[in-house]
Amino acid sequence: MTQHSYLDVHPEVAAALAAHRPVVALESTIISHGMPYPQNVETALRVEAEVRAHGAVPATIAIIDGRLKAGLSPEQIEHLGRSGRDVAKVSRRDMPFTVARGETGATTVASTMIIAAMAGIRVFATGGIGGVHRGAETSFDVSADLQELAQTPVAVVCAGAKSILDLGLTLEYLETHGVPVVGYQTEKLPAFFTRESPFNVDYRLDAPGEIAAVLKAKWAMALKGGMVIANPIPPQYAMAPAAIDAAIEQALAEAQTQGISGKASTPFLLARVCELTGGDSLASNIQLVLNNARLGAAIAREYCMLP
Ligand code: PSU
Ligand code: MN
Repeated sequence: MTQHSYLDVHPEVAAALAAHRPVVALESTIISHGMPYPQNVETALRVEAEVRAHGAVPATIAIIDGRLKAGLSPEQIEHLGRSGRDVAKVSRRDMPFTVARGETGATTVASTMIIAAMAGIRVFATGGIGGVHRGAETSFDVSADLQELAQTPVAVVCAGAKSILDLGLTLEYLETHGVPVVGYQTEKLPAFFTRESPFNVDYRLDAPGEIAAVLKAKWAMALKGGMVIANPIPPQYAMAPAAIDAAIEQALAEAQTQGISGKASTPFLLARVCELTGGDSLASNIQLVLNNARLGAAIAREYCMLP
């Protein structure tokens, strides 16, 4: 048995990879735990369509009945979205259990990167990554996404990270582990719902081709790990910092009183922020994911064109 004995690459994805055509990986925790039904399913299908419209093949990743899947059917996406938080959130730690038990699980950024790398996919688009949580100096809550970025060769296009996290500590952690944070057409680290945070990115790059060239150089030198490509939310969909900050502060306070910790923390905070800001944050969330799908497709296309 090899690692590939556990992996099913969707025929369309396999054909694209064999022909060196662009493929963009997409995660499934954003579907089950990141947005409410039915907007989660609608968004997942729209994101796939957006990747296609920009010249790449989408590969939504999950574990279905114990099989690692690179590329899902619309029915499988519907099932994950409808099940919501009833479906397990699977990160690196959880993968062998989900597989050995033949269960279904939604993959986080970390586990999506692992499965994408197994399939030979180099570019992955999502909403936001996990990071160092506020108060991590006592809770030790640091997302496994950051360690994955340090070791698995996949570029993650995101809108930065939500300020449910400590953005400064997240950047320090990534620096320690040699993970570059690239700002697409910006010097500032975007904070998901807003285009800017008080922090600078490591490198600003303005064209998808420049990003592809840096990825190529990194991996050609056998430097392990991935890269964060931080793509600010389009200005017309950005939220007022005061509104979003108030919702985040309240969600954090509630998590504290209710004693929410560990892998339940991020889904709890995401759902509360969504509820507290009503439809506004969801509409912004959907638009930033579509925006990342477009940039992911453009980077994947450029990467395939490199010699
Ligand atoms: N941040 C978001 N939306 C998300 C997530 C994070 O803005 O959907 C999800 C991603 O799947 C990410 C995971 O990989 O939460 C991180 O969870 P944890 O902090 O438990 O590692
Ligand atoms: Mn955590």
